[in-house]
Amino acid sequence: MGKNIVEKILARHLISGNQVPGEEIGIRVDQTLTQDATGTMAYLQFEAMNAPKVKTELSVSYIDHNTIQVGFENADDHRYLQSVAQKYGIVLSRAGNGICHQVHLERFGKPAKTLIGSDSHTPTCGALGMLAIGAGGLDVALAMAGEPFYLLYPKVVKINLTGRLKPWVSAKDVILKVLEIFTTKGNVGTVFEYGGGGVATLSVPERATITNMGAECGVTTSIFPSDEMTLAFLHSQKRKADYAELKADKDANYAKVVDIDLSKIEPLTAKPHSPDNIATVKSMKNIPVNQVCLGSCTNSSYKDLVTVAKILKGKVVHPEVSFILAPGSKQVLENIARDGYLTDLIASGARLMENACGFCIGNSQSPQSEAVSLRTSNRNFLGRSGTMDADVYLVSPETAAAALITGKFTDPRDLKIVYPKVKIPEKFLIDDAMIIRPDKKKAVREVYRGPNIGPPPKNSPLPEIIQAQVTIKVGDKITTDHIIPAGARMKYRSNIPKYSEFVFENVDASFAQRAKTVKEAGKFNIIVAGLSYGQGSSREHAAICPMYLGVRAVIAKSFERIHAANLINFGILPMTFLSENDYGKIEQQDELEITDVRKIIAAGGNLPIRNKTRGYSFHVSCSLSARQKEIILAGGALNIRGRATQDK
Ligand code: MIC
Ligand code: SF4
Repeated sequence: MGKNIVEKILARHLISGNQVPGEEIGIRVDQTLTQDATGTMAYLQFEAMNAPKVKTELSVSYIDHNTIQVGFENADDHRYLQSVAQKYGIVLSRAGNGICHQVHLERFGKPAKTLIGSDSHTPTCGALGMLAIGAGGLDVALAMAGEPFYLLYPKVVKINLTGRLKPWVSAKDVILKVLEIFTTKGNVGTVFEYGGGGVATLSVPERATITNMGAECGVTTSIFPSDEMTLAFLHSQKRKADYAELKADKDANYAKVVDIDLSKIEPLTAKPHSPDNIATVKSMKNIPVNQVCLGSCTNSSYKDLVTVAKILKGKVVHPEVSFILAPGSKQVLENIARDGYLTDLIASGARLMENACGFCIGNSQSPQSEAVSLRTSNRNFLGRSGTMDADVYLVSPETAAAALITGKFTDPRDLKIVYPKVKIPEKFLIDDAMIIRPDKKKAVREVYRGPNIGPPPKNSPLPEIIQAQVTIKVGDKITTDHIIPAGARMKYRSNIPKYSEFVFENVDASFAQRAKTVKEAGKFNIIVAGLSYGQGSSREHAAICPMYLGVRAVIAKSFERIHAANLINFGILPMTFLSENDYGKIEQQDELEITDVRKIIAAGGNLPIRNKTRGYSFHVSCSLSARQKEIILAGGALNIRGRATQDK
């Protein structure tokens, strides 16, 4: 029987396990990427593994998230990252070079290879026919040390694209359509493989917008074939030699096929406060807009920015709208500058930001109170922009441009102007001057550590009895932005005791203090949650910081993939209610008791939990592979790896 693309790549990289959906497999990792906000912890963990050098074909460390540098913390972290990269053979992309996913797509991604990155939008490189998966920093550190990456063998869903996009409709609208169909929950363990005649009409940066935001559906990754478009893109990047054709066999099998006719898609938006809250732009007509942000790793390619420049040419943005522009990479910025479009954008009133995550992660450009902010980024979770009462809508660059002109939500087709044609350069202006490659001849320098950097904390082995309190009960779709905010707090990523003070800050600001009190009383904390707990980012701080505060288990209706893996890596039990009715019975502050925990975890099977406050028992499941059981019993992956390396 024929194979799909995912099966082909996995077969070539399989190290352990069977190619059966739902079974745990280990795969060989060709490339890794990290960014600074998750990277400091990942490299501290890598250092703790005592590996002399990275063992991958390529590992790149990007500095793109924490580039605001208010206070010494960010700059110290940058120096740490630069020195650790030099010591262990890692390529460094300096602050100013661009957002990891955009730069990796341009300069490093390769068809048919595997990439594991400590950022949830790592699947962006799926646009090149690469199997690119987001993971927690510890899993990336293990991959750099030469360990396989473990995942559940995925179920592959084919998204069959037909037709061609109409003018004013673009790749962002395609992925918003996908989000409307699949939503942000219930897609764990799935890969979206794009195919069909419509694929050939989409360039690699357009495909990248689609694979990037597949992360919002919670899939393991998304992937496109590697074809003539891929070759043209690699050629434009002077990387023709990296091309490899990769196509699904004609008789390939899929768990499901979903058809999308590109010609039927309309301009769409994701309304507050979830990327799957989809509506047509037309239905939002005339809502006044205060801010428009163009950029992020989703929509900041040459084509995206030039389209907006052409729409705005000769006009000044509406007086009520603040226009934030953050190019995705230095390459994009240099090319729009060379071709004159930067001048047009500035003349129209663009406020030019650094080529970095910036507004997207909420560490700058927070909108005004009760603002309506239109953004081309990928997440509009409550409070992520830094303004709790702002309404953030996700839109295409075309819809963003229309609002810049009219000052209100406008279907770009109603501008009644000719849709601008953008000529993509056959060869981009390429300058890798901001990329530092490890110099083999240079003596290994000492690693720099500023006062903001502390060692990664470890958990204790799993006890036999857990006496705990439900320190917080939350609802469905709790994101990692709810669990541990980024934005202004992100500068403490390397300082766990400090960062932990902000766990659940935007949900219940007294959580951290309550959890500390419970911990000091010698008990554990338990989090109770609804469906799809841990959506969004890969930040393992959403596990490390709760662990630091004494959280030993999360009982939820369901978990998202990366977060569940992070909980296990740090020795926190991800437990699922056997009966969802039990979620309704349990209350915050209830005292729970779980006995024979080690025994039951080791043997497998459901765990009984006694609710001592209300006098009843209920069952949870905690399905773990043999590898995960070992990690949980040891109190986290660092305990095992640490032991293994000391034994050598
Ligand atoms: C995000 O978009 O939420 C981030 C910031 O890029 C995160 C990583 C992080 O929290 O550092 C992600 O997507 O994984
Ligand atoms: Fe950066 Fe935003 Fe992309 Fe995350 S989603 S990597 S914060 S640009």
